[in-house]
Amino acid sequence: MTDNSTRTDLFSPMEMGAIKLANRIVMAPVTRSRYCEDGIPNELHATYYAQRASAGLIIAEATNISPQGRGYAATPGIWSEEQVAGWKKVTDLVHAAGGKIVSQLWHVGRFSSVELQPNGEAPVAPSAVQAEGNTYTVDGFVPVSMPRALETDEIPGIIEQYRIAARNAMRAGFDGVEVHSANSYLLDQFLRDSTNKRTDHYGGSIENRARLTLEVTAAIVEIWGNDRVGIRLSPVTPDAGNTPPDSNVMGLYGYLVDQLNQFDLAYMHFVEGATATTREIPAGVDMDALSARFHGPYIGNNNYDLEMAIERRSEDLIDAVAFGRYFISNPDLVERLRVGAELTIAPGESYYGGGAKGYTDWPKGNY
Ligand code: 8OZ
Repeated sequence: MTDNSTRTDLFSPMEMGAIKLANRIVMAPVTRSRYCEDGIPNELHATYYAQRASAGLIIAEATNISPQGRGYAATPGIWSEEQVAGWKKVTDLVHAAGGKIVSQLWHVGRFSSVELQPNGEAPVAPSAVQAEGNTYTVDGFVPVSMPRALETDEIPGIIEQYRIAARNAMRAGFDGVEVHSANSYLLDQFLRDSTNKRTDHYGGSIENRARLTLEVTAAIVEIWGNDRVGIRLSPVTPDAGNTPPDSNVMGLYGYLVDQLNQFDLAYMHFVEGATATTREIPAGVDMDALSARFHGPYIGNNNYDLEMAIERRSEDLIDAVAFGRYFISNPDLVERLRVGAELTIAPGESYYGGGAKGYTDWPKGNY
């Protein structure tokens, strides 16, 4: 049988800040929308993640930092004691299986419905610009609502939501946290000029639009230390909400990456292209040039296969690779890739919703 570990160091240990990984193959954060009452992860979530513990690092699914930050039913949270206790079961089981797991801290901003918001209020956003598309509630799909623009004096409260969630993630036994500044959710909405029309010091110039992501990162670094904090960015994806990229992707994300270097973070993570669809990049954008500006470990993601990962690793374009969909249906993905075993492709209908079926019932491969 093949031994792909002789061809690449992707199967070898590495350090991302203070987090020691057994290999450079990361499980990307993947929303699965399995039933979790009041956003509390349960035994099913623990089983699912523990089954995937041979990943060098698991980035747990996007996790709501507050009731206001919630944009989809059946997604977990990390603001209540019960949620912290639920996540503790997850992290304990992952650690017992020899894995490492970080929490991805998520505020959806405008991509929500009044039906999901506390007291039926409008979702909050940098500006009152409505997204396209639907989200799901317990009663099915509904269009996302018109958001209201945050007042400048509400921003410290948003940062405080991240702070509380970061502290909770520590109490829940995670190995670190990832700032979700991607996929057109709140922080990305502040970054892009298509969604940020503000005239205060959180809008206008690139420096101003990057301010919230940097302030949130600083607040979280204060709690965790720089070496257990990572960040995910998606400079060009239209998801969620068919959000146009910034008019100056290279300028905006170049500035942001340069500023992030000051923190000496555990890692940075890009969605290279449109999330879960294409690796095509708009004209004038050079994703590899942007990631190369980052001084720490860089995780590549989006539609990789092993050959692409080996090639891009050999060219030193990535330090690690994250797979999302392959981890859904191949709990032992690292071992299968190592020996060149066949990979199972999950049908789209098992991605979201439901229970154990299509979630924890994927067998290990024969090898
Ligand atoms: C798919 C469905 C719902 C949310 C993201 C957290 O794209 C998500 C997400 C993905 O970052």
